[in-house]
Amino acid sequence: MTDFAQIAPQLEGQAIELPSWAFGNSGTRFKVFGSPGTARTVEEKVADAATVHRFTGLAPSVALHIPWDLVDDYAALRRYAEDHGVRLGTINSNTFQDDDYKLGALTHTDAKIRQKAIDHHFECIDVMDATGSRDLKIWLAEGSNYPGQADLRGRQDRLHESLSAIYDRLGEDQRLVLEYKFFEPAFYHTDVPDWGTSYVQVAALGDRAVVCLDTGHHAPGTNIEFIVMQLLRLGRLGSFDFNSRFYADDDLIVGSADPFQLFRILFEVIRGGGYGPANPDGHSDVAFMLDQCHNIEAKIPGQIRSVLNVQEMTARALLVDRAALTVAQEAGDVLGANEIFMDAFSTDVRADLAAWREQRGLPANPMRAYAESGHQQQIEADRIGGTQAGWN
Ligand code: RM4
Ligand code: MN
Repeated sequence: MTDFAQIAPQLEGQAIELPSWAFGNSGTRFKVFGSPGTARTVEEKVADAATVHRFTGLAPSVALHIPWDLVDDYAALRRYAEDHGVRLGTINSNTFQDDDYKLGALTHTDAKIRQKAIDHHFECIDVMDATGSRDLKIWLAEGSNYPGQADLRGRQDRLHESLSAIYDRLGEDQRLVLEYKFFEPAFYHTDVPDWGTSYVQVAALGDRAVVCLDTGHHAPGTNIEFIVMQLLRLGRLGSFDFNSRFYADDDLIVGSADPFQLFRILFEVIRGGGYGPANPDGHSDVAFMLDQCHNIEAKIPGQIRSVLNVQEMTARALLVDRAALTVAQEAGDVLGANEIFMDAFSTDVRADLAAWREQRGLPANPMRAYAESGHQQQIEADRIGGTQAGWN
């Protein structure tokens, strides 16, 4: 059995990007609950992300969503983030809240609407140039509701053309990351429903186009770790949007619904060479990100809990004795191999991680440290007035 001291160095430099939208108010189609202290501006969202990083050492960057996080001066926002100890990360485009896109954006039959959607991505690339971001993440709400409504094949072809125009605009160090989701808001067909379609589309673009795997975007029962393995094998796993779910795209705290699934996913990331400390420029090849909403729980502690869950399951996945596992697998020792795997999953690493944090000047228990810090009371007192940020 591998022990914690052996794997501890591999925890160094782990980075999990936070979504700016996790710090705004969110909700369901039924109600968005406001909560005191919620960020009112992009700057306050960035400051909240920096707070999560200060308490955990795990979240050095924050992803932006355009136009939710529109500001006049992205270079200034970049400096603001750096002054707070974090970086601006992935830029997420948004083609799902404009009336023109009711029947599609990058796939629309009307060339003017397609061009408008492409231009939006060009603007996102301008933002990336100013923020120093590497990744342009595209999730498309496109599809149809009724059989016969749309020409499925024509839409795939138009999607390819639109994505090519966007890809060609990227700088040499930038990547296009295409996210898939099997349904919602379209209920009959979705244009990028699965990893295979995303893979086919990005493979047709070039090496700097990769797939984003959002853990909430599959049918129940899907073996997600198999997809992780395959995308890594193909060299096209670009990033994760981590969250967890009981039913559909629930966007709950990662690792809360099914910690064992998170463990299995992280094991395949490690096995496939997708886990590693950040490169000198602060980026990992497979970017770990959260894509979550905190509808009823407090947002900063919700994000602290999330990054800790990812770290804890990473540590347990690193504990798998892979040499012994290979021996058992090759010997056909079904139960022996399974036991090696389960031994790692069943190992409680919380005390070791607490000590590991203390050695690095971080609080042993970041959740408790945040609760006792008075920070929450402070932001609740300070952030009075204005409109709380949220989905808009
Ligand atoms: C989508 C998708 C995207 C996220 C938006 C807010 O379902 O997961 O990644 O940016 O929601
Ligand atoms: Mn997502």
